[in-house]
Amino acid sequence: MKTTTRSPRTLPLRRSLVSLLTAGVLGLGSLSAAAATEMPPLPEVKGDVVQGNGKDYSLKFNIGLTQSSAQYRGLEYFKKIVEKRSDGHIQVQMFHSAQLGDDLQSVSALQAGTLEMTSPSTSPMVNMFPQFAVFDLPFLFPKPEVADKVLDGEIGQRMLKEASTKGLVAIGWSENGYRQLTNSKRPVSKPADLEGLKIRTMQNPIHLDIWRTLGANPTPMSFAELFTALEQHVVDGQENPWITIKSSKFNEVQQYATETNHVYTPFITLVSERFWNRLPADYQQLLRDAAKQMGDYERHVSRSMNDQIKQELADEGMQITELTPAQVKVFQDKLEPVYADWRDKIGGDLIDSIRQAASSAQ
Ligand code: KDG
Repeated sequence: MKTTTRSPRTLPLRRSLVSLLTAGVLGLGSLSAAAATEMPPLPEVKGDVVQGNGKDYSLKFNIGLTQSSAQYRGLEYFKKIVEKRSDGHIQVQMFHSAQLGDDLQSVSALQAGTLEMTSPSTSPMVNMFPQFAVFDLPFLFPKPEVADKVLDGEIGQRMLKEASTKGLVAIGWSENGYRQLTNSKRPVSKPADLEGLKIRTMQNPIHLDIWRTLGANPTPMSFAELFTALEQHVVDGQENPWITIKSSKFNEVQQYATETNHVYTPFITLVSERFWNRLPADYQQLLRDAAKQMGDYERHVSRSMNDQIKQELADEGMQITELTPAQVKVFQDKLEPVYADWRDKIGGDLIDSIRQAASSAQ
């Protein structure tokens, strides 16, 4: 086990002195630039202008993560593609930080036709689409390439078709990412360290099973309520990808983190069927193309920044525990019962086909 940290008292002071000096030269604006990790530049828009039917459309796209998330960066690219290739006939309004509701509220708004698009995590939607629960099984995706192979392959495309119902049209995948545990109480390097820790999970039965099986005391909660619950010690900990821990400032209320990579969570890109049916076919295809390009770019942003963000969190005083393969195995073995509990409900064939994809990608 390796612990990465710097004594919180010294580093920020020294760093701000350096930044102040350079800012003195470069002006205040660069202060935050010096501190924050740069997002990869938005790619050029590929593809010709689409004819459409000459009518104008306004599209509200709401997400749950903040403006400094990889998800929002992906959405900026989506807006650039759609507005350029529709020659401005489709205008995209972007909303972040659950401004128009959290994941489940956004999905309901799509079904009601009061919102046009959103990209929730699959985890809160397993009651609506039980097949999504496969993504919540621990340690199923050993590396991101396996997730890409599954999501961009037959399984992922079939799931998009299956999720195009109940007033929704599912048109693409993007990446929430590999989840890491954080808490405000103590370093965690083995399941026993979780004893009595109140851990917030997504509203998802497998995640509750995971943390209960590991010995913690899990409680489901909407992402929109999480920061306040951590700040007020309603819960002791939570788990999310490094980029979400940073972009949602969880490190300001969480001292300890453990690099568990215990679950890979995808985002699914959804359109309101009512809005979809008003679009001409070539604009529908434009949204599909843009969702694919948004997903690929967002994955690139999420992965290219992962290690950098983790180092920044350590630089800013977070005590990060990196587990050895043997320590990860202890968590994996302790979670085997979760597979036994959920295999039949999710479907053994689906799990085995993903495990096959994983082994052939090794
Ligand atoms: O809209 C934001 C949620 O999709 C996302 O962050 C879910 O990872 C998530 C969490 O922890 O709720």
